[in-house]
Amino acid sequence: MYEQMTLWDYQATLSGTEDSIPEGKVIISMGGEVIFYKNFFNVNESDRFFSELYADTKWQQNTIQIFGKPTRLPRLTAWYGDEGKSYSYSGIEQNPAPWTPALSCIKERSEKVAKVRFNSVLLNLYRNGRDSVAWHSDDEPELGQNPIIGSVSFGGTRCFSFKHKQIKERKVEIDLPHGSFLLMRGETQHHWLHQIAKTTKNVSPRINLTFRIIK
Ligand SMILES: O=C(O)CCC(=O)C(=O)O
Ligand SMILES: [Mn+2]
Repeated sequence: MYEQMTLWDYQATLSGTEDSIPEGKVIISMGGEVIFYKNFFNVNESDRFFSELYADTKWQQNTIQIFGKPTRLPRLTAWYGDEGKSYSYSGIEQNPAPWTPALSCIKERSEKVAKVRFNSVLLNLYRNGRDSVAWHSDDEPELGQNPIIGSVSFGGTRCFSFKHKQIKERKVEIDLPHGSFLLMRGETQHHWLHQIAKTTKNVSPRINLTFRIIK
């Protein structure tokens, strides 16, 4: 039987590693900044976070209107954050559930590197290779002028693609493995779109958390 950890347990789990911020790799430096941190959480931490988030998150499958037709999103999502920080995307109004110990812990680690305080997180569960997120930018007005997005991945590796909005030849792809962290900031959301494409590869379920600052 899996027992939920308290925040204190998490801090104990993470002690010894939390001061050593890993070296990031710059993936995009023109028209924004994207930095990738491979082993941001070690395998034990990542396994534990994956199991708990998979089991305990209030997952839901939202329906959006595409050309007037109700269409179910090809992934499960959940929204957590500070009280009152509601957020809407694709016509869906999200009211956040309160932070859990696991989410607070992942948030704190992400904040050390991003050097900001996040007040909300959107979780995505990609159940298999048919789940995806279509080309978009995280440019909703409530995220402000140059959003800082901290994106943590647990579970099966999926390919994250960028394409430049004006310069068609400019494309960047990166695999996001278990325990990795991707930081997007500056003008990234103005100039670049991103997606997780569907894949015919046999991939394990993947959980992604995008930490955000709602103004
Ligand atoms: O799953 C991912 O890595 C990206 C998710 C994403 O782009 C989003 O939720 O806005
Ligand atoms: Mn996004």
